[in-house]
Amino acid sequence: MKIIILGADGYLGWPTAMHLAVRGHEVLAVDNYSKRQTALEANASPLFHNPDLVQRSRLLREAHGASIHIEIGDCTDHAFLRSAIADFKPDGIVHYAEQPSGPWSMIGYDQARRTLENNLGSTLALIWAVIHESPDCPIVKLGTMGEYGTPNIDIEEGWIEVEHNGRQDKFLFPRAAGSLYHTTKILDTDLLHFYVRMHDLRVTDLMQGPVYGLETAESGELDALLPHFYYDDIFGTCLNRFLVQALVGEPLTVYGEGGQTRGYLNIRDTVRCVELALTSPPSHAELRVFNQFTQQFSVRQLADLVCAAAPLADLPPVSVATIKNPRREPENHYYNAAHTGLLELGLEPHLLDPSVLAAMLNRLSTYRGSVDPSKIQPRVSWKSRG
Ligand code: USQ
Repeated sequence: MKIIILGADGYLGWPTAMHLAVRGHEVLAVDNYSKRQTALEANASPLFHNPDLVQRSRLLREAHGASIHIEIGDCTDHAFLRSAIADFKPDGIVHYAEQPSGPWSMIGYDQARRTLENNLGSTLALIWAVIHESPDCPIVKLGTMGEYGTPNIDIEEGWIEVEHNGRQDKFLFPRAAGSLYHTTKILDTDLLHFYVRMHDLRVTDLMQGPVYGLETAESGELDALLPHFYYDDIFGTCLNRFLVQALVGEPLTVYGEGGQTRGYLNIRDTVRCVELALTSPPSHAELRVFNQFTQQFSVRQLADLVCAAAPLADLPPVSVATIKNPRREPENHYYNAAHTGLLELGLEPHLLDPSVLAAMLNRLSTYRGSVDPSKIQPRVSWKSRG
């Protein structure tokens, strides 16, 4: 297949580009490096340096003989996307080109505006570029499990049948996000649903949980092919942060009571899920939703797993610090989300246990000296009035 990846420099975009290219797909990677810029502004830096897309694609070619086409450009620019699609003629487009941090979106007005403009702007620009240039081309959109929030009922896979006053209908599952970033993902879903109904588009919305890990089959031993790995409070996700904290002997930062439960998945499963969504596309006028995670854990359970992994990686015992939760979120709640769609398409999950985490700790240990402890404690409060 010919596949365009929007946001290809990101934590998930680059591993996805490699995975698809090495499996024989022709890949066009698109990015404008805005995440790197935003992270610099927020005084966040990845644990190790990541070469740019041109350098990394050269390294990939040397390692695997697979090529990736690169276009540097802004995915909120409709004309740019339109000409990229007209020239490349894709069979599928993956949309990762969004500001991905809940904490960053909650710093203040400027960050809220930029999150909203970038995330909705890129989705709208893409929708219209597809309508104009390639209306049959399936779109795979990265959504988030965070769209659903933590309802006191089972979470269905995107859609729910409702019976009301003796009549029945099917609706998008109710959503109530916990940050402005997660809310932009809800708005994205609604935008896509609208244009699916109006223009018969073919869309897969992947409601993905927090991802952990850094290595995929394609990166192998080459650290220059690894994705960005952030461990700060703004761009680092919970489990990746806990690993770095364990590495430098900092107590694990469990926010509040630690009962916050989410659906997690290994980065190796992310790239496979996206491939499955591309190779089994939905019909015309279909918004297909998959819940993209493999296992549910509470924050406290993640901390326990990291504590168990530390001795396997020859690290001293790890302690856990319960700190005041900077976010507004339920800390003990019901959580049970369906996630059968991707398994039915053929996903074989990489499950989490202490030995998986110990392998990650070993790989990260080269960079122990680069960890800046001042980036670990939370700086952004949901109640700030910036
Ligand atoms: N948490 C801690 N300690 C920490 C960091 C986080 O207890 O040091 C807690 C948070 O309060 C939250 C949970 O861990 O309850 C998950 O937080 P996270 O930062 O790992 O994930 P989140 O903010 O939800 O966002 C991440 C990605 C985002 C993606 C989302 C999937 O940054 O791009 O959409 O995971 S989901 O959570 O399913 O919405």
